[in-house]
Amino acid sequence: DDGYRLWLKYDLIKDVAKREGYARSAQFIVLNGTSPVLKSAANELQTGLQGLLGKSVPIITNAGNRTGGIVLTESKGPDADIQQLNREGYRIIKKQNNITIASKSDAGVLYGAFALLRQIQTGQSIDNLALTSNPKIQYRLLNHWDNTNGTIERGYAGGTLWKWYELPATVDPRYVDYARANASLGINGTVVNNVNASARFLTDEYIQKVAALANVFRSYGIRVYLSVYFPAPKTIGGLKTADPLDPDVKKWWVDKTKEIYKAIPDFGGYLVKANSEGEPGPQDYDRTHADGANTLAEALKPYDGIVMWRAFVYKADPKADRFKAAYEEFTPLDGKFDKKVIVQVKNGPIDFQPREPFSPLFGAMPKTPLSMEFQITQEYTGFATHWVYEAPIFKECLDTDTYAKGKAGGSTVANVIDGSLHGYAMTAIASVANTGADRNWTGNPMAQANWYAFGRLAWDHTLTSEGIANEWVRMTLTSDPNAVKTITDLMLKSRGIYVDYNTPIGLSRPWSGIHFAPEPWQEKSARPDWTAIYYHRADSIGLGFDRTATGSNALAQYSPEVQRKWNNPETCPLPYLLWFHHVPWTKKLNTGRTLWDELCTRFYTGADSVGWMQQQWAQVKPAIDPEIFADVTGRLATQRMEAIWWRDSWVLYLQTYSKKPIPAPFKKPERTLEDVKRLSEIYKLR
Ligand code: BDP
Repeated sequence: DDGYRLWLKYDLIKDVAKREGYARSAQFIVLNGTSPVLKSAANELQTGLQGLLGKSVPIITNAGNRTGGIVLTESKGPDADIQQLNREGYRIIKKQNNITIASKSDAGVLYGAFALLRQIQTGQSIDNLALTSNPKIQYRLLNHWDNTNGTIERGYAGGTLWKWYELPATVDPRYVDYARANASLGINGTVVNNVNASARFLTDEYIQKVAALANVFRSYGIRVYLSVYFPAPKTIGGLKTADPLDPDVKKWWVDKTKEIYKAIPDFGGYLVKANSEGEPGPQDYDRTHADGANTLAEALKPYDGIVMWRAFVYKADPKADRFKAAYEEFTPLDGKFDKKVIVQVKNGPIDFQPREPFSPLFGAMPKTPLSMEFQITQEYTGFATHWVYEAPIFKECLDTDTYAKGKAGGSTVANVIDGSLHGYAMTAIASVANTGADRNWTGNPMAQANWYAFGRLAWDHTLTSEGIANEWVRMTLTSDPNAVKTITDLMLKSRGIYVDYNTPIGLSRPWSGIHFAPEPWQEKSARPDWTAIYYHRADSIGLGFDRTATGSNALAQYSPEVQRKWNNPETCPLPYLLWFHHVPWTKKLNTGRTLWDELCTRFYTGADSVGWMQQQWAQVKPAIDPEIFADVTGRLATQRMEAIWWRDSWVLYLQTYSKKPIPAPFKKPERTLEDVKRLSEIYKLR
């Protein structure tokens, strides 16, 4: 198994009785209607059933008196089943000996078809089906950080999937499989290019290429979006300015947008990174983010398109706390954005760390729809070698209570972004993709689960990390119950293990450059907040970033209830301790250990736990395809080596401040600080 099929395996069900049971309910597929999306639904069912049941199931337009089939129905109909659905929701129900998949939209029927296949693929009964599902969030997108030259920013699974040089004339059949995989999860949009955008994507040449992709994705309910380079009116439009309030600039965007919609009638809209990490933006002209976003929104007015304006901003101010930047820049603009604008916020205030508190913007912008930006690609979680199941990262954020409306429970981050808390008119969730041209799409076969988990949670954030892991394993790897249990358990523990050897107790960003080789000692960079020492603040007294009132006071950006949870170092939960407090090395923590001993314990047990992961994985060998088994075995061996390297780097470096021995039973690293520093330097060589 080369992993290409992802979770859409459709392997023959081995249990004959079970197979025949399913086959009795799936003797034909009734397709009424000509929409390409409905056709995709019927075709997918046919392909899936062929594989699972080993039978070809005909697609017909009228069943007459026959029963025992699957009926696809797109209907606005009066019946109660349909009434309870939102536009993309679906209802699967066994009625009069047929299985009906109904939705108000063709896309909903497609999602229902995938849900039925999932039901069969995971061995569940379809005899008394009565299943209703509505997406909780309207726009569910992947963000691809792909460039015109074929590379992917922070991509670890080969080059881009989009063959720009061949497009639009040659259309790789793989685009269909990409669309199928996304549609199977309910993802309905894709931003095809890097947020550090090239203006070329707005040229006719690239619009035609992107239109060719849109032509494929459309049949799977997926719309394309573009990241835009804010000064494009200057660079490719020949104007003297890109000032968003300049009439010529406004007109340029209007004309450009018109041109795009001519080529892509269902174009989704724009994603913008502006005045962030050197990318130009409206502030270059003394305008605000709202001014910039609203000019684009105006251009989109005649169309069903939106602007996703990113809140990932921070200035190169040596005295500032980067943590506070987005909140400071965006909360004054609450209510000032056009209704077609949604502000896209990263889950945490810094940058996709393995563990981060939620961004204080969530809950703080009641009059501006906020959307979530997660990162699937493992920029900060060990690239494609380290096995980190990310659903717990996503869930932890979604389930956190912002207390935006006071009393406990009702103001979770999920309730902010699904619109229920503030009554947002528009809701969205996005994640930076981990796909690339590697045959198995994600490099590490286990990283497919992260794409899967994001998609499932984008549809329904109430699903659990465990439920999703269990489902993914059964869809993708094996149905052997013991192996399913072992792998699910491994997945659920993988993130905690990674955090322990990488950034325990609230440490963050110990890397420079490519965000891989540990460099907690790194103290020089183009800007202070691109050094490691800026984040951990180790000194002879202790470790951690004081963000209370005695420090940067970033905590004040949260509601009083959240402040109370995190403000006191005695009661602050350990995962967030060093995010908010500078803690003495000798301080006794609630684990009974001092900070120094606790840190060492985490680094050592974290690295040792990768050994445990290797043992667990070895046990499932008989239940796993040999190619995938060998691939993951190899990656785990590398992970083990690197986990020890990361552990050694941290403890040897921090020891120069703590001046304490490595506590028993752990043995001091065999190498010196100079050794690990040299290793990290080698990582920087080209
Ligand atoms: C950082 C990445 C950088 C991205 C940036 C962003 O290192 O490559 O351009 O995020 O999200 O994490 O804009």
